[in-house]
Amino acid sequence: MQTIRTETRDRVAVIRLNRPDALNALNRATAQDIAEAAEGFEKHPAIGCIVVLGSDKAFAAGADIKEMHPAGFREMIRDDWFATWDRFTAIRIPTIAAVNGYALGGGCELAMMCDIILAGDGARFGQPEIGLGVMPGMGGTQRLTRLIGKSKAMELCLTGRMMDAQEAERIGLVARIFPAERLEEEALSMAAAIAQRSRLSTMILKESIQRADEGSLSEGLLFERRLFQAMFALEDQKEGMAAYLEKRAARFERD
Ligand code: DAK
Repeated sequence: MQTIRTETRDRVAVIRLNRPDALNALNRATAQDIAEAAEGFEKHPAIGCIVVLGSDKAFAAGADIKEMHPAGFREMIRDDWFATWDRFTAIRIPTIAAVNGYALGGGCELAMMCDIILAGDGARFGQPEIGLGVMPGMGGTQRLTRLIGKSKAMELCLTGRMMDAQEAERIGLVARIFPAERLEEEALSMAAAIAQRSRLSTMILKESIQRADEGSLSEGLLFERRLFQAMFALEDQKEGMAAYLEKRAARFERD
């Protein structure tokens, strides 16, 4: 697995994103690797909690724009792009995202797929997809809205602006903030405390809290993914992503 590094520390498993040259952008291989690793840890009866980590600079700067840019609606719908993430969200043992640096687009969405988000004090969160001529497609419009409410989710997604860790904690996206340099040890220590509990009880408790949160989330997520895939039929997606890759401002059609 080249896109991630994994390790175990006693009863805690760590999945560390490992694409430093791309600020841990989430390509399809990364989704496969994370799903496979998490499923492996879940099967292991000694593992009671999973911590997902990025680097100091970026938890993950989004889905991989270079990989996505040439895709069209045909490939998106045929291969059901990013449906693999459903395997990660189906993991029954608790998961913690420990976010330092950027958690943007798919990176913010990956953090929201975890049960608890912890942040370093310099973390930045956002859903900037609208600037690329698309929209969040890995849960952003659904999970973010449930977590922080409609108006705030609209404001963040429609403007695409980044927010700092303090704002993210205030609005309920982030559970706790730690000094950046202590984030990893604090996350591992919280994970170790959770993993000390009855594994079965934590799995049942997690399922119960998810039930409170997820009424018809699966319908919302499928709807969102189909819309995201459909956006690859638009010229705006090509222009938005090309502009990013060519480091220039996007010129969208005005219709
Ligand atoms: N994808 C690919 N490469 C990326 C990337 C990304 N998301 N983000 C950064 N990189 C690459 C940069 O291109 C650069 O590579 P080189 O040019 O050196 O080859 C390298 O990482 C370092 O980035 P920068 O030079 O830009 O670093 P800076 O510190 O100057 O800026 C930044 C950091 C995070 C502000 C900037 O990199 C940035 O704006 N990145 C893009 C953030 C973004 O727009 N993220 C949203 C991506 S779209 C789907 C559902 C959902 C999605 C996809 C599919 N389906 C249902 C199919 C999700 C979509 C997204 O997440």
